[in-house]
Amino acid sequence: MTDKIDNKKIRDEFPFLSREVNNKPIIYLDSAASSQKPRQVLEQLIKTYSQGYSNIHRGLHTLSEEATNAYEEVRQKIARLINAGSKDEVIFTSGATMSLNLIANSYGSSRLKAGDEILITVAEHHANIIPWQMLCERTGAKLVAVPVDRGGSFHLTELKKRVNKNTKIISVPHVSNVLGTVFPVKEISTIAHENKAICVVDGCQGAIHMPVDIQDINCDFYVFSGHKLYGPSGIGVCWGRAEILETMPPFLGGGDMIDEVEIERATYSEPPSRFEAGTPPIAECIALGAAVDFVTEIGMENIEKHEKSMLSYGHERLSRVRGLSFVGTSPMKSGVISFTLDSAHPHDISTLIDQDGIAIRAGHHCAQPLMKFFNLTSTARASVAIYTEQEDFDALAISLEKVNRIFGA
Ligand code: 7TS
Repeated sequence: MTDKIDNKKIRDEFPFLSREVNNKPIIYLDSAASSQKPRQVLEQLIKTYSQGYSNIHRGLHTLSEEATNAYEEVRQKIARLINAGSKDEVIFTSGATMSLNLIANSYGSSRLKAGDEILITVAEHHANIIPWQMLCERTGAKLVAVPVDRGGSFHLTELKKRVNKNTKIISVPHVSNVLGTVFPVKEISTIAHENKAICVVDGCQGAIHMPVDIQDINCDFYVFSGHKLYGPSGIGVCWGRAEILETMPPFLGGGDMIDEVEIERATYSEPPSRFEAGTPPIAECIALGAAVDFVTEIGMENIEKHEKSMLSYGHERLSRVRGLSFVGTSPMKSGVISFTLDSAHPHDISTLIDQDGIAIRAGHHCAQPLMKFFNLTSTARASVAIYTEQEDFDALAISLEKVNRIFGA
């Protein structure tokens, strides 16, 4: 695979790479939890807060107009990034968690009734489980999970076995944050529609690693968080199909989402503002626009190629570490490498390799049902981003052998 990315040049754009942790140059393999930020995102934050900040959609003065225009421009950038038909289908939320809660509360509560079913998979982040559980408690609907195989691959036959006339929502990850499995979201959307259900895609670990074309996927909702896409925290996206958004009641009430208000009643504005009550994280949203520019300039295809080559190097390098087992070996894999070591608990691994300046995630990764499914309590997880280089995995492998020695393996 040819890597078209000048990794050295890109790494120069990330100020965090100049810092040390425990007197060692930082090796950051925890981007699946949250990515680091390039200079242009940081500069945009400072620029907005120092030169272009005001509340949006309400002032008639220059600063408010400038901030409003900059904010709305990001909606267009997001629409282009995921190939949405219209920018009005892009709702800004605080992140993927809020997006999924919005869908469950607004779409779910207004449509579902006792006896209906919601299909998810065993590989969900809790953000794609709990809002549906809460919806089931409110409505009497039932939550059903589709398994993956022992390698972490997802099979459409397992989904088809569980779809029936009661299925109203199928909500799946684009990419599992633990297994790295890429889910066949296009085929899942087709199955959902053949059964008169909608398809929600949790794109948290998808939109950051590969080009996303929601019209091609043909799902009904696609959600992700800005902070994993090199943008600030506190801002995320809920893309929804226009015909569905138009019929949905608001989830949160307050300023900016209304048409006319009387004491006893109100009428609501059209989407997307119907779903954006209150003052949003304005500067953060505008800086997310800078993050979208950053990934667009590099090209999502090039990011995907680079990360794939890092992932395959990482697998090869780590496979030579004694006692290491991969959790998640699907041939369709992106972003993360989860593993266990025979000699040490993932928490001990993470704490010890931190001494070498290496950051990975260890724990249940907010996916406890998946841990239980694999009979594990936790895994260690290394995840890649645009600034990852082969040397990161060399250092990780050497540090893991050190852990082996400390634990007498
Ligand atoms: N869905 C998936 C697949 C995720 O990986 C995450 C966060 C979320 C939803 C929630 O995103 P949030 O921004 O709203 O919190 N995943 C992780 C992770 O793997 N480690 O830390 C956070």
